[in-house]
Amino acid sequence: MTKTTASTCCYCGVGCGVLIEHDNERILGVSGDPQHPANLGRLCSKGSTLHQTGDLAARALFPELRLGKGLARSRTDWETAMGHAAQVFGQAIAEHGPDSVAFYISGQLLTEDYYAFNKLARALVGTNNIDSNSRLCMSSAVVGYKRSLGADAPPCSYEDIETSDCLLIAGSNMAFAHPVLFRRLEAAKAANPDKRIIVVDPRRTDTCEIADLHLAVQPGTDVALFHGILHILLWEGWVDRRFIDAHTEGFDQLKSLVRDYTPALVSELCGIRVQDLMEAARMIGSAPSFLSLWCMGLNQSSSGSAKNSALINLHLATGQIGKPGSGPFSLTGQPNAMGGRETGSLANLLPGHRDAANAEHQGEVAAYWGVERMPLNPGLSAIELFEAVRAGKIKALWIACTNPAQSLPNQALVHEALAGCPFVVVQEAFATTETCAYADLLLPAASWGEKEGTVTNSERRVSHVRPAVPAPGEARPDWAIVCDLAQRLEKQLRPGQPSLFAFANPAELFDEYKGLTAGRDLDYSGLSHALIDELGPQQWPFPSGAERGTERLYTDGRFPTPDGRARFIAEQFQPPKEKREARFPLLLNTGRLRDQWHGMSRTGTAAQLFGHVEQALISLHPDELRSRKLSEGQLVRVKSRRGSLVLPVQADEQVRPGQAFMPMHWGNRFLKGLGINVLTQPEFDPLSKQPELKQAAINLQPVELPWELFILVEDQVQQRFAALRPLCEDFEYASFALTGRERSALLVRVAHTEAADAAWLAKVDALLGLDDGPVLVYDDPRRAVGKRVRIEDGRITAIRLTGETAARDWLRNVWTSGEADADLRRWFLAPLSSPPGGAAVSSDKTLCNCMNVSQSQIEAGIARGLDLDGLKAELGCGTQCGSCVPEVKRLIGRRANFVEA
Ligand SMILES: Nc1nc2c(c(=O)[nH]1)N[C@H]1C(S)=C(S)[C@@H](COP(=O)(O)OP(=O)(O)OC[C@H]3O[C@@H](n4cnc5c(=O)[nH]c(N)nc54)[C@H](O)[C@@H]3O)O[C@H]1N2
Ligand SMILES: Nc1nc2c(c(=O)[nH]1)N[C@H]1C(S)=C(S)[C@@H](COP(=O)(O)OP(=O)(O)OC[C@H]3O[C@@H](n4cnc5c(=O)[nH]c(N)nc54)[C@H](O)[C@@H]3O)O[C@H]1N2
Ligand code: SF4
Ligand SMILES: [Mo]
Repeated sequence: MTKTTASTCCYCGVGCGVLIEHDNERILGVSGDPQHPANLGRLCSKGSTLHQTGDLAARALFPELRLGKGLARSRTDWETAMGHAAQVFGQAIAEHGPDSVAFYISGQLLTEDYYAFNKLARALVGTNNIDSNSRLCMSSAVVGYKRSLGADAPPCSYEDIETSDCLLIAGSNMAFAHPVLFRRLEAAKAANPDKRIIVVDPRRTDTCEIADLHLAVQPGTDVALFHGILHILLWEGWVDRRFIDAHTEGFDQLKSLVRDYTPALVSELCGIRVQDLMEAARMIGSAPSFLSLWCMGLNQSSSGSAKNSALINLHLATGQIGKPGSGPFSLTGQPNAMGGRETGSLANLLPGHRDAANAEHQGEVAAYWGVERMPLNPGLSAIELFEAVRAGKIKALWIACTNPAQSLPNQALVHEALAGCPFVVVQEAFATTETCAYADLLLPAASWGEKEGTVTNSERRVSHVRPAVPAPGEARPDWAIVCDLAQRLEKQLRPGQPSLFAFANPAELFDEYKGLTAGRDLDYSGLSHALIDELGPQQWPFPSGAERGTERLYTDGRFPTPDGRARFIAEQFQPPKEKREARFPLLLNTGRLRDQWHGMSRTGTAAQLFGHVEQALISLHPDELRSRKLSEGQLVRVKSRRGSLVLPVQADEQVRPGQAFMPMHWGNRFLKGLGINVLTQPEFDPLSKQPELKQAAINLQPVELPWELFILVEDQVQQRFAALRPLCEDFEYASFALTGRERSALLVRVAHTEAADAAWLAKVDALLGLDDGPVLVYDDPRRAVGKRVRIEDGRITAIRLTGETAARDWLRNVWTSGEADADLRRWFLAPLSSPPGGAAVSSDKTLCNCMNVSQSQIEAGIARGLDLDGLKAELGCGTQCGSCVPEVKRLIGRRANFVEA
């Protein structure tokens, strides 16, 4: 019997409702929930493949404990695991004080998990050392909202995206990162072509496909751009004096500041044409309603707070806030980044949008919890925390639902810190992450589809996340793990007193927590799990007694500041910390791909999600490749001041000369090295402490690695990956991926200065089943060419090429086709590895995941003259989730330009 459970997607901050199809044991399928107001039934390529992720072989299933550094972890039971954790934490607190321990948590936890962690750290342990990965994500937006508007509250609704006359999308690639919202925007633009859309991004992303104007600003120059726009708005009289006078403070100071940001200067600083700048200002100044959407291109910056406030200035100056289709609308990254902010899960915050350093707020929270006081020492923010860990100041570190050994900048330091920390606990759903390698205690966590609680999406909408199936193995929900630890620590820290953590379920946590929102800007004391079930997901504020949520904030022009007025913030433009210079002539930008999620712990288990982009590449403008005499696919060593990485280059016209782009997803697992963040810098914004992950100065050099290895193997891919990965540690380049649809396989590519020795190859062959049975073997030791192929029932099941690997893509096609034919046998006997006919077959990219349509099929269709509708009708691409539509449009546009020229 299949059943359906309504829940939410566990990926991005759009917060789509999903219907989970299951049989009480396993999740069988997902579809979009037509009742959920965020997505009205739509899902993107990630949401719609959720049921394919989470291979049990990759999951953490049992607690594992390491009894001493250098020893292997071994399985233990929960009682021993938690007893040990409480003992070590208790001892550290007793010997070195509460600030010798720290908690590093995540925007992917549920509100109830967050609340439990926060109460544990502040009320029981007595430390503010609790920070989350939101420090890398939303903390600049938090500062921007708080200081400009008085509270950390995005004032808009998704409907505003549909109704707005003019949208400014700045530093957001929503076509990839918030796809369902982008679908809503595409539909609205199609219905109203007069809707104006400006995209501000150094790269020409797929989001630009919908733009009337793309401002390819120089990296990090957004503050200059926003001041420059305001300069023109003032000059043209396109500001709302009445609104400014009635509802704001500080305009005169800003006015005198932006006087210097003349079109000529701004055009030079930002690297854009004066006429484009004027056009942007005209679109904004003349629009009946004006909405801005932004994300990491603004937040992840050493002037992230300034960028946020400079953008909000534009809304205040034009009075474009608090009315339909208007307002500054920060897109939140993680599914519950908002919940983290609400529950105060950054070192400097307290629950209910309170501040850790505010004595009144401290008193309120302490009184609510019935404890004497809140901790007084400032807590460590993420970057500072890992520096403190490295310096030996943190004796016990608890990490939950985040993978700092992949996602923090300056990975060399992070790995050193984790290796040296006396006690590291990792509470994780997947045992495969880079951080798990450092866990002295690994605690298996329940994950999507298995746990209950609430999340708040970008539009302040609180949804009930419901479990469909039991967690695998002995995994437990996060809130329960935290309360277990807390109850054990209470015996040491508050002996004899009633427990602060006697929660039987997430609903009880929610009910206690919501009291801390009462009377605050986000007041949702009127909500409960049961009420959300009855009314559907609701937008806060939802005070006690309310009948429905709040669509839009500040409709009366009153702001949550002491005098009710919003604040203009006047700050000068500051360039990014690292500049291009002779030694490091390129500026590296990093960000998201369409089908991968962060460190790939979940998406990396679904072969289909590698179809769009299979391996880590560094993208440069074709002119940069030409001037460096590099060819597409060539291996290069990329270096920054902090570290280096070897990977292939690719030509990409979306990237401007002088810049480079790398996806953020590859850490140490799918690519040898410490991952992309070995290159990025820890410099941060002085107010938000958010690091500048979008700009690092780098150089690159080709590397000569003549010996190559290629492996494709089906079956037990997780187990084989786990066994092969450490064997590849000593090569200069090694990359791993999954491939396939009905059948999936592990792909391995290696390159090195010299050949691997025979003993190593024998080990690998044994692992791949290439040492015995129906295996074709060709070895030419003199020329170091080796080929082994396992053929079962007429199908290839494993391949290993050594020496050179020119036939690899051809062989993959043979594998995909499922038939090992005569060509294969002929190729096998030839002394070279080149494919039959000698022509290099290139691998194709799957643009449309839902309908399995490749880029070459689409290009062929375009060459035959098909437009988007024609392609949809003939090939089916873009007819399901729609995530590939922007890219298909770009290919059509490229063809059009080509024909014109
Ligand atoms: N597919 C997918 N979707 C995701 C995620 C994922 O991992 N995968 N993660 C989620 C999370 S946590 C987040 S935070 C969001 C992030 O969502 P986005 O912020 O939209 O994604 P990014 O690709 O990190 O960065 C956005 C853009 O900022 C641009 N940029 C770089 N520097 C600058 C600059 O100086 N100025 C401007 N204006 N732009 C700049 C980059 O070129 C990039 O196109 O995505 C969420 N959604
Ligand atoms: N260079 C560069 N670096 C970046 C960024 C960038 O743009 N460029 N973006 C930054 C941003 S915006 C973000 S948000 C971070 C994200 O960085 P991370 O937080 O490290 O990203 P994830 O890989 O999503 O880590 C979440 C972990 O939680 C685990 N997990 C999943 N569900 C559960 C659960 O229910 N319970 C528990 N306990 N664990 C679970 C997952 O397996 C995963 O390992 O990366 C940051 N790093
Ligand atoms: S847009 Fe995609 S990733 Fe984001 S919540 Fe919706 S389905 Fe999930
Ligand atoms: Mo994020």
